[in-house]
Amino acid sequence: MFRKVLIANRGEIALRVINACKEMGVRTVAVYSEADRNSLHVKFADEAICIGPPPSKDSYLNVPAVISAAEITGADAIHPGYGLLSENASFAEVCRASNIKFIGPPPEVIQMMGEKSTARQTMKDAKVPILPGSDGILSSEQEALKIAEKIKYPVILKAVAGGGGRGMRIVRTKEELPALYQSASTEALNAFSNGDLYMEKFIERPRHIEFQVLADEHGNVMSLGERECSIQRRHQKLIEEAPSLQITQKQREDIAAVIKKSLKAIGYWNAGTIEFLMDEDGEIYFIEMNTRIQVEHCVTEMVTGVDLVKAQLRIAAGEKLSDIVPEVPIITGHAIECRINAEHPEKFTPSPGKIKVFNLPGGNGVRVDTAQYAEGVVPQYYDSLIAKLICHGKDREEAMDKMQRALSQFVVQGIFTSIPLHQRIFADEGFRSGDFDTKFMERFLEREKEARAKEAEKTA
Ligand code: MV4
Repeated sequence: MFRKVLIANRGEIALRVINACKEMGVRTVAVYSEADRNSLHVKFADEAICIGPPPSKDSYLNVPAVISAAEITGADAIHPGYGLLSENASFAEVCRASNIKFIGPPPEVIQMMGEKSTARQTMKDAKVPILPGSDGILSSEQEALKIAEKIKYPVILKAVAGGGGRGMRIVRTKEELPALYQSASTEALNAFSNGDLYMEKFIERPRHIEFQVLADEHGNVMSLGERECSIQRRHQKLIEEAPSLQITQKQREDIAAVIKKSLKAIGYWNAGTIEFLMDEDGEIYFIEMNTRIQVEHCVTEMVTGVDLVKAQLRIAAGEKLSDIVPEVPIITGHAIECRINAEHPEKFTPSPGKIKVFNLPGGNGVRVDTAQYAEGVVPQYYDSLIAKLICHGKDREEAMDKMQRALSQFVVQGIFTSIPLHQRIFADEGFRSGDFDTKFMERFLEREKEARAKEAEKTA
């Protein structure tokens, strides 16, 4: 096992990794920006090094600063968390060149999966189901028109370097394709310095379902089941759960088998997430792979009993999967996670500032992952996630009831949070039924708006 791990991240995930290290007897190094001087990840790490001014690009994304911090402190490995440098292939490459173990997959694999059309082809070759679409990058508008004609409209154009919705265009007729092709390509070029596009058949109301995988450095791969992540707004997930009630046991096993084959074929190792869309008929199709630990990994931990971050460390240290996790993972009960953001619960505007009151819920089956505390400050420079509230029950019903109780006891004063929004969602029949897709939040917020308008009319 490593002697000392540097955590190249901040907030709740930095603390999550520190906690795993502590429990394994591994020493920890925190890095922090000037805005995070008083953060808990700094306080709870064995050592801490300031790596620059508040903006991420000057600190957490500054590769030479992070590598220097590892070298000065004698860290033998770096955990990148999620976001920031976690899917940066050249950072993983620099770690390798500096003789520091990157806790994640090899740089070549990060690079390959970051190229979305290559990832699609790789999965197709391993018989993972994909949507009809282009074989690789589109060479021209003309080719795009030809493929769309064949697979039938609507289609979607996606940036090969994309993800998170940028550089995506839904195309419903051949007349509108040329203009959308150009604007998607220009947007992608500006955002990712790569204007290449690929095409897929468009699914109108998809569910977002993803599979958690672990793979060791000896060619062993296993699936830890799926998460349902359809409750999102503008590509930001709000609620995630495990397992998905929509996936049949046969689908779960079939997907696990093809995933195993594909990841073994490409030499994948460490933790990863394979994203799928489920169509109206319950069929699922690969869309992309994330080569990091994800925000929502906790719901999988709750239903499998596997500590995914400890598993990441042990895999990176060369251990075998069979020594880390049970041969066949057993899914017990149901877990749901609410992402608690520092933002206005109706306007969705960011709400940085000083926290005055911070009361955390607890009790059987309730987990809170946070690096925040009363009198702590939420800086304006980073994403708005301040805590994750995860509830585990014997079934979805119990997990939801627990979540409602826990949300009512989670008190934050001094800043706005999404807690009231979560309470509104958990009171909604449509959410409670479990029958929803990625358009749920849009419709939910529209319904609320109409209800408010009606109310205003009555009082006028
Ligand atoms: C799609 C799609 C429908 N059809 N692909 C959005 C982000 C990117 N990761 C993939 N995305 C989508 N790809 C096809 N062929 C709809 C979306 C999509 C979406 C996907 C997952 C979760 C939320 C979403 C919200 C809007 C659109």
